[in-house]
Amino acid sequence: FFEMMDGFLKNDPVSLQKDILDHVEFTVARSRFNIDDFEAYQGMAHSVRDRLIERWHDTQQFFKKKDPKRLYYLSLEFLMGRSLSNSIINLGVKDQYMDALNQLGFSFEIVAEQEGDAALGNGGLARLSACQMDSLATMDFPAWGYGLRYQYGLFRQVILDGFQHEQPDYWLNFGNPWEIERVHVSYAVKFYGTVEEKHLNGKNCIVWTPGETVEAVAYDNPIPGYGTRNTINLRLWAAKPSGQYDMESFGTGDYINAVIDRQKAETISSVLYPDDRSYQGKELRLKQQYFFVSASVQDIIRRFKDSHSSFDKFHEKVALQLNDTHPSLAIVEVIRVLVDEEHLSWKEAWDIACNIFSYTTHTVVPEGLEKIPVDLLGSLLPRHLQIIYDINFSFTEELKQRFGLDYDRLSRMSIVEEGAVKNIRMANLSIVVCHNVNGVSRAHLDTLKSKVFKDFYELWPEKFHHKTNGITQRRWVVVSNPGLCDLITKWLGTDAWIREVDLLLGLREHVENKELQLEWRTVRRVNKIRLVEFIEAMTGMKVSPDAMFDVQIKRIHEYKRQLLNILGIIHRYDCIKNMKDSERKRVVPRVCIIGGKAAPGYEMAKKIIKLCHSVGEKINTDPDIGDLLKLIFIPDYNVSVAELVIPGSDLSQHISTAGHEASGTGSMKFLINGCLLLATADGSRLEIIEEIGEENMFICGAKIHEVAKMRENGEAPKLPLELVHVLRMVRDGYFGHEEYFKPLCDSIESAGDFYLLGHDFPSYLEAQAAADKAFVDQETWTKMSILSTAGSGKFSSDRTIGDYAAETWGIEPCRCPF
Ligand code: 26Y
Repeated sequence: FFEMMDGFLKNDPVSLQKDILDHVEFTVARSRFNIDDFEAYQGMAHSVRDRLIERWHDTQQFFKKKDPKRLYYLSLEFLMGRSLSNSIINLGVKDQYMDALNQLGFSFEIVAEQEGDAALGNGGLARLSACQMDSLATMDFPAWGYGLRYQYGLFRQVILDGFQHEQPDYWLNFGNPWEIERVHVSYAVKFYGTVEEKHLNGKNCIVWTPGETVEAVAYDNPIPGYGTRNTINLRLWAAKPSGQYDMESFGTGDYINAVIDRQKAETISSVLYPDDRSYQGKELRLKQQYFFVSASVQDIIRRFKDSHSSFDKFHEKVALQLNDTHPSLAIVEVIRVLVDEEHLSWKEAWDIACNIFSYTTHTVVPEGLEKIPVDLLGSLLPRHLQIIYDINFSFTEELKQRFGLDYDRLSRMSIVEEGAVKNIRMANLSIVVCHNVNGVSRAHLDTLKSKVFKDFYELWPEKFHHKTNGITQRRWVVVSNPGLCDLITKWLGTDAWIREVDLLLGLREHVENKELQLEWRTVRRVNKIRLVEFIEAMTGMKVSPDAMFDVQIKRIHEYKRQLLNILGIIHRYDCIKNMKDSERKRVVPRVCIIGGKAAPGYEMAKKIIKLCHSVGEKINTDPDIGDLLKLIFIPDYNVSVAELVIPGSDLSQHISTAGHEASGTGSMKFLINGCLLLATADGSRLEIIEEIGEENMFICGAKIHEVAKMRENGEAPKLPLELVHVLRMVRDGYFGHEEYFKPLCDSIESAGDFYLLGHDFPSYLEAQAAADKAFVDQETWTKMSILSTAGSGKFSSDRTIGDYAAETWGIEPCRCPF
């Protein structure tokens, strides 16, 4: 059967050309004789889509036939970026498409650049879910992702006079060939209303009569695996007005207003919340969470019931993964559906929930944990609040049995937080029910055990684990760095590392080889030139590819310390200004690149962006400095920008105050691309140090335990003189806007320097000096670079997903035959 199906769509360049042209003519409805780059992209994307759909069908049918245990990955955020390049690479048809396009007179690079980014997420957590989907597909796991189809993705960052402004990202404007609308797959999601106990058919039942019903419509996004036929599904829900008409408002004769009212349902999936820091108990956010959770749970239960007549085997067939607590209402929803609608006993429903759910946390600080005001939850989801209270009652009884009447402990651990405003603590709920709680690096797990979830760890030590994050080498090397990809394949003598990343270790045995070193430098140089062109196009600035490209790209946060970087740059600038000509000759030229978005309401982060621009303007126009130092801010940082910048970077900075980064995944993308890391020993970097050795990195800053100690002792160490001097320049208006920048200086000098810039400044400068020294000796640098790539294998999401599958989800590969 599958042999018959395969080859249904032909993949030779001539067939592909015809296919692209047919799509331009019949899908896009443009003339095949006059095609621009965007239309070529659309034609090609639709042609690729057909191939994805073919494999998607085969995979889903195969899963259905085999009925393996499935994993459902629930996440409110997915940062997928572009799909075209990734799809043709994973489908194994890149060369054929390149030929087809060339023969039609198009360049693949230009066509691929026509695609916008799918940015349905904020940062690390959201890109992690995208990388993990790629690994799930590639490793043949029977998995589905579920999320929300926001109409507006993460805001576009526009810089005006150095200040960040936010613009809406209406990403669906030009159509989205990567999704399949499933008008027939839709579920009613209920909100508000009342709950009553009723006696129906001789049984006591709880009946929830909703005050509002919204329809969730499925949009399927095929996720192709690499080197396999398996293509899994990412199902995103869009909100539509419900099919159940509200007879009352339509009956009043005010037809127009009744229609307008119905249409408001769509706002639920309209916009992604752009904050990845502090949870605010907003009704719309809660509605989004429940909307997506309810539709997903209904879908999962429907699929299970298609082939099972009772719930006895539910836990053997279903695993649900919560990407942080954002989807944790799924726990309550599963219990509600099983008890109220499927009429299982509480005990049966409870056992199922405890068996199927696992939870990964991405937070290190208690303030980052979600809390939902009880009043809000009670009005929006009255039945769910009852269930949460029932769970909490049993849980606190268990606690009393175990620890006696330790009221402090009870109040810390309770799912319900008492106080002026009562809240539901979603992390506590998740820990109580989930069989497995995972941190995202080893250091993160230590923090969970000793601080954030200490009480829970004492109660259930067996629940707590970690799965160190990883990234997919398909997107982050094969797609984004084809030059390096070919070079690695050549020297390893195989491309098998694309599925078995540990093979990269084989590069170690060639590290002394001069030929490899030369080829390595050549590939990196080509990437740098591409980055130079990009910088010129974005900012109008011409920078030299001979300089060291020193990059920090990530969300702007005080704890990530872009401010430390900028203050270091001011120090470097000041040093160069005061040098004699003879000394200047020894300066290693640098192009410092910073990029990232600040949450719209995060004032300090916005000030950091402005400071970066003001300092850049001063340095970049100073004739004394010339090519010795440049500071570039890359606006509107996103996944595709990262794909271009990372392969062209020499040095990258990951300098969070130790103890604040749960894991960090950006560093892994740089590492595998052979970019050296200047980093603090935080999050997953501790494991990176183990893998590639401290001698191949530039490590600085206080260690995690030192930070803890300084904080405990309330020590505010004396600031180093270099830092005081640099801060004085900012305060004195050397870069203008002294009033606006004052809070930045105050945060270090008078507000206790919580992020310890003062403490870490000298060692940061030392690490920078060490990087300069290493860069002068290009041979040494190249070896360090090769060893970085060679040692990066542990940080593939394939390893992470393999560990989750075996240790947390209990799922097995289910490979669709070719
Ligand atoms: C509740 C809402 C305000 C919220 C929304 C998004 C809270 C947090 C987030 C996102 C958090 C996040 O991205 N965390 C990062 O997750 C990465 C993947 O595990 C880690 O590598 C990184 O250290 C962590 O900051």
